[in-house]
Amino acid sequence: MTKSFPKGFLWGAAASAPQTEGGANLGGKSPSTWDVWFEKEPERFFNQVGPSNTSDVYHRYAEDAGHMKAMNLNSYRTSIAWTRLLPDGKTLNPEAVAYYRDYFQTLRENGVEPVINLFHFDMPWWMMEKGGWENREIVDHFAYYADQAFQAFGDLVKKWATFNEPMVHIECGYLGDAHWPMVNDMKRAVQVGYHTLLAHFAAVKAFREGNYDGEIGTILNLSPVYPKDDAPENIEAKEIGEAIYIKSLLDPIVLGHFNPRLTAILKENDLMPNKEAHDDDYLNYRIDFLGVNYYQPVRVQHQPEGKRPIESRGDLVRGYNWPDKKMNPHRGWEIYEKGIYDIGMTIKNDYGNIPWFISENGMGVEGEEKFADADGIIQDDYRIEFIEGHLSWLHQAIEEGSNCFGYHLWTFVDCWSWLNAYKNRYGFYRIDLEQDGKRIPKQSSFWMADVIKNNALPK
Ligand code: BGP
Repeated sequence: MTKSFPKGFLWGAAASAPQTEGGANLGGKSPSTWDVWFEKEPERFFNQVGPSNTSDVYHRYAEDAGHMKAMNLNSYRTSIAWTRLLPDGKTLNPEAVAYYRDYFQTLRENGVEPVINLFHFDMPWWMMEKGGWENREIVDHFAYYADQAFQAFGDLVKKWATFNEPMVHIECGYLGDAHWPMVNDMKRAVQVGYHTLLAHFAAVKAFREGNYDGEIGTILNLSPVYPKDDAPENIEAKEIGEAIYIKSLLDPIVLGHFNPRLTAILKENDLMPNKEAHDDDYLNYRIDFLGVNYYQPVRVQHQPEGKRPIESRGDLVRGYNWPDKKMNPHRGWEIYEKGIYDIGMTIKNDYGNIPWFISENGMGVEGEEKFADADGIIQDDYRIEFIEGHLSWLHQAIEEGSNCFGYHLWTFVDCWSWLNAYKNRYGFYRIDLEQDGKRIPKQSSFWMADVIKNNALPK
């Protein structure tokens, strides 16, 4: 049976402004936290490559849009840099407006619909100096930024996202040290998560009140949680894991209420965030669609030794290393294709079957250059197999009624990735940093161009 996808399926790829754009000091942009952190501690970044130039999309977007057209992509997600659009948080930067307008227009002229996200981990430094996500003022600042973006680009952008993977700036910045400000404190992390949620709602509210044309959603990393086995204590660990990793953000955003189990855990451990009167009114502002980033599942088991009150998530659940797991040996992540089906069915059954799409899925490969053939084409059969396996399960979820409208690979052209810089390559196109950032198609780009043309997997 041919595995065909619904008519009008969104085929594309995803990236973000800070990971592709470069031009960190050009066009009136102010520094982001990443720009400043790199200046302070370049040794923390792989090969000491920082965010200042990344893939130079600031100058090369037209070239990239042409490659997208050649690959038949009909959509592409990237983000706006807050620091470029409003360098001081208040003043609209005309150079930024001109740049993004031409970028989005060029995508459209190449048959590529821009899906535009507002925040992809790139906190402005001026805001970080005032406490970043810990300072409630960010909610109004973010809503103002969102509204300025809707006004400036609303005629060109019909699909907006408020955030990419908000869980990541919470956990990497406030429960670990992979993002600035490298704080490890549950209470502060919860407050940061709460302000992030309010900022999301405030942006959706601005979108609704401005009566802008189009749709607004958000992008979450939703890894399905699997228990070690059916023992009751491990099933309970799975439920706690889901409350933390999935329902914490998904319940308020899609269902309009906080997850009761998570609230109980926060209360028991004196971790409730500071709220203001009428905050709950925000919960009335719902999204039109959901973006789901899926790379690998979370596997858990009961934690017999957790401290009370808890000091970290590890006091609640313990990770489980499934001995039979299939690995991506080039990145060290598990590959579990069926996870994408399980997410699809969870959205169908527990989240009102809201329209959703895979906003990121992909396979990172360290040292990928070694797979280049004599013509410099990376023979990435492993990536083709990865995409085909995931699309097959996604197709199954759609057959069973899950309301999925698209699939975006991370990423289009290999891009810079935070502390990992250019270590793990994910693109349909290779970037050759030795040859001035030259873009070279990989084998997977030819395979995918056919899938898109046929709107179906090969038989
Ligand atoms: C996702 C992020 C992306 C990107 C990707 C790859 O979670 O949304 O920004 O960085 O992960 O990550 P890495 O380069 O660490 O393998």
